[in-house]
Amino acid sequence: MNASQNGHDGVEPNVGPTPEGEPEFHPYHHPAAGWGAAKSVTRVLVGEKALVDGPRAIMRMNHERTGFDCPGCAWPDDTKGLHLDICENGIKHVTWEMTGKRVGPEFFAAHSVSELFEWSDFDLEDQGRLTGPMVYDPESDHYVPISWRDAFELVGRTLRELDDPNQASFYTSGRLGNEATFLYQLMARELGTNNLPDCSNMCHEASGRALTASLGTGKGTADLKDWETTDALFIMGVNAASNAPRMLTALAEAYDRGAQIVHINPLVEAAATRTIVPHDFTDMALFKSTRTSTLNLQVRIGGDMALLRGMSKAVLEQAKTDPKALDQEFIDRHTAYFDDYRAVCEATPWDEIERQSGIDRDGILKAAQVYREADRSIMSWCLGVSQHEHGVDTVREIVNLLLLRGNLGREGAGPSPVRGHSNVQGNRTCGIDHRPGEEFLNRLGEVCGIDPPREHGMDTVATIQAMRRGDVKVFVGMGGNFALAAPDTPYTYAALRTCDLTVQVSTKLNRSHLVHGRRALILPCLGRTEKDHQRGGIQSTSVEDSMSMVHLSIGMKRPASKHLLSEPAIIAGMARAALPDSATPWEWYIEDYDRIRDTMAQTLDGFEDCNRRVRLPLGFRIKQPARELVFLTPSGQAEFSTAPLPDVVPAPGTLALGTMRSHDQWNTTIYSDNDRYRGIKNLRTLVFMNEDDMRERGVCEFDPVDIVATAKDGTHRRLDGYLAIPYDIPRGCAAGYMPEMNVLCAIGDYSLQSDQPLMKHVKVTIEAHA
Ligand SMILES: Nc1nc2c(c(=O)[nH]1)N[C@H]1C(S)=C(S)[C@@H](COP(=O)(O)OP(=O)(O)OC[C@H]3O[C@@H](n4cnc5c(=O)[nH]c(N)nc54)[C@H](O)[C@@H]3O)O[C@H]1N2
Ligand SMILES: Nc1nc2c(c(=O)[nH]1)N[C@H]1C(S)=C(S)[C@@H](COP(=O)(O)OP(=O)(O)OC[C@H]3O[C@@H](n4cnc5c(=O)[nH]c(N)nc54)[C@H](O)[C@@H]3O)O[C@H]1N2
Ligand SMILES: [Mo]
Repeated sequence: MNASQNGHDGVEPNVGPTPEGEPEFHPYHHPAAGWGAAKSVTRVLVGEKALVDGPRAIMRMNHERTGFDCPGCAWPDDTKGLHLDICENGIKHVTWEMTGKRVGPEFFAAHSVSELFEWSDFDLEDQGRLTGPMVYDPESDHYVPISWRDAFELVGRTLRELDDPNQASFYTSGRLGNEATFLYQLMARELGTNNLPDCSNMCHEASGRALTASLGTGKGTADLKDWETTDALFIMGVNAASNAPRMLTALAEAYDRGAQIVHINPLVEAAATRTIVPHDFTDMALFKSTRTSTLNLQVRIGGDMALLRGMSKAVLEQAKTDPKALDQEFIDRHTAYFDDYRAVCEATPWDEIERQSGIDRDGILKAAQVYREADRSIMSWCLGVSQHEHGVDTVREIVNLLLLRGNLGREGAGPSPVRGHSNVQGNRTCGIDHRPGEEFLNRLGEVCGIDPPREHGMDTVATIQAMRRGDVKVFVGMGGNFALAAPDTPYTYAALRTCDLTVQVSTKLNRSHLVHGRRALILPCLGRTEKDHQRGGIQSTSVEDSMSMVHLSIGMKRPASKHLLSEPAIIAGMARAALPDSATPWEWYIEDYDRIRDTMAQTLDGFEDCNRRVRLPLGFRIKQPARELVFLTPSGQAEFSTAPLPDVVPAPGTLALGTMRSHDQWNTTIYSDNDRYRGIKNLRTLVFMNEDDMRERGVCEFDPVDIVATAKDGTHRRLDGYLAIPYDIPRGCAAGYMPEMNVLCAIGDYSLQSDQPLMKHVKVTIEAHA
């Protein structure tokens, strides 16, 4: 029986490696980064047999013009060129791609899909890089080699035979470079669909929608220079030491400069304590650490909006006696609906604010005072803010607070979301959007000579539901690991298995290759570190960081196999096979990516003259009108919002569970089952709980517990036997790791504001293991 086809309803995720020893928990009291990080890097370099290439590549990472962009996160590159601009997790990420291990045809001949399905996700990726295209053979239940030509023809034929192009869906994970991205959306739209789900649908969709509603454009306005000059930084819902480690440098520099740094997070993460600046060798040698925080507020899960509202209320109260608390001139000139917002703040009672935020009035007033006394403030956030039912309202509340003191469009100020994948923001800029604007479609149609569909497409959740119903028959995953990253694991598995054809463009073997449609392809591609040879010579791709800087990334390593194709080439191959009569010069584009960029320059806002500008030393910054105080909103002003506070307090006996990453993982890629900064060794199947909540349930450290989630529709999902860890987290809150905990996230539980799956506020009961 083929395990990948048998439904496998009781999916028990088996994600991490076989533990090297007994689980351990020793609360971490050291600074972030420093020698612990250096040790961990060495382990990875040795493990991946990359001791020679690894260090050489690392020296070229994030180097202007000559290097490749670190695929580890979307934090911008150092502009001063003073530092070796790297971090522990970036190095791990790059080394993972550059591994000396290979998974070729012999591997697939030796292991059936059913057998591989039983392996852990760690073991799957640990096999190394994919070397050539493979197709699923149902007779033998093995993947077998296929030529690129036949693979493209299989994709092309299946797409051509669909009754309706909307029966296909094209997923993007945020690694894809801008040029490939542009071709990918062009292919989908030329075929006739806007079904372009992406990882943003699970990540920062709320941020984009909120910023668009408030400011007219969906991106942050602050850049690294602003971070370097601000007086106060508010860091919300991000585990920076693990997920954006280069931010540590910015925090340490800010502290040394005397700036205030307020962390808002249910957990006191390592970045909210001290750091040894990872690339400052003097600091490393002397074990010298710098503080990275001046105030920590342990907000209740989901309580950020209440806290922000409280801060606004405090600022407005202060303004009654001290008019300088507000920037009234800015408010009058640049904003709309201020009176409504003031009324809402006044009408929200303090006790409600305290109850919902989980922070007492004193704590809120302290944060408000920091904000009021700072000339310039930046507010930064990530998933702890966005992955909620009210993610849009919360990000809009961040903007509300910033507007009160004119913290927009001037140096050292503004909203500054921390994006996830290294090019997730570029994907959106270059057209990955299931709800594209009319203006963009018109331009695309005009420049590329196609008639793009106008009907909105499907996002991630809608795609999964449509696959399950049989309405989407072809799924193409351009990178990523859809099966494991998406919510409701058994449901998503069943959905993928209902497809006629699943196609995964990947660098490494992962779960999404083993949870597949009736027919399935694995199309292996070049990684970002590798040389991309085309007719016109070595090609570079461009990427955009969290702060809207676009720059080139050039691979330097010999490809992992001579049978790999670049992502643009794979897209062009599929497009030509699916659209044999297409007038788009697919093959011509691939010869020289400058040609793709020329078309992008004509189509995309902010990409004018991009071939020249992308070659400038630091690349170029995409125009962000809100930064220039130009607001493309209905009122033409920055708009205050007046949403009511949501009720986020868990019902008696229940907890709000947040799913998050460990230090040693990259989304679905697991490096080890340690979580150094949270003091965990050899354990992933755990749940962090408040000690009082544990006591109330008669649960002690390392006791197995059963976690039962109740979905909006009343259905239940469970994980049994997870080990309880007493942790400094507010009462009523619990936390554990994705992707294991996706089993608990119901497919129907997505935000009505952003359509994002609710990954940070799962309603659960936790009891001692039955
Ligand atoms: N090394 C490494 N780097 C990465 C990634 C990775 O997996 N590994 N992933 C990348 C991607 S795609 C993304 S999107 C980012 C993710 O970066 P993060 O947003 O840091 O990701 P999470 O691990 O989900 O951590 C969520 C943080 O929010 C906090 N939190 C949970 N609920 C709440 C809440 O209600 N309010 C507040 N204020 N905080 C809350 C948690 O305690 C935790 O600190 O990182 C990117 N960078
Ligand atoms: N419960 C829960 N679930 C979550 C989240 C959460 O916080 N909680 N976070 C969500 C978020 S923010 C995100 S962004 C998604 C992530 O979702 P995805 O982006 O879909 O997943 P990744 O784990 O980043 O993808 C890893 C795979 O990408 C492939 N890959 C790596 N490099 C390349 C490359 O250069 N090219 C190509 N083609 N493939 C490559 C490798 O094969 C690897 O196995 O997960 C979401 N899921
Ligand atoms: Mo993400």
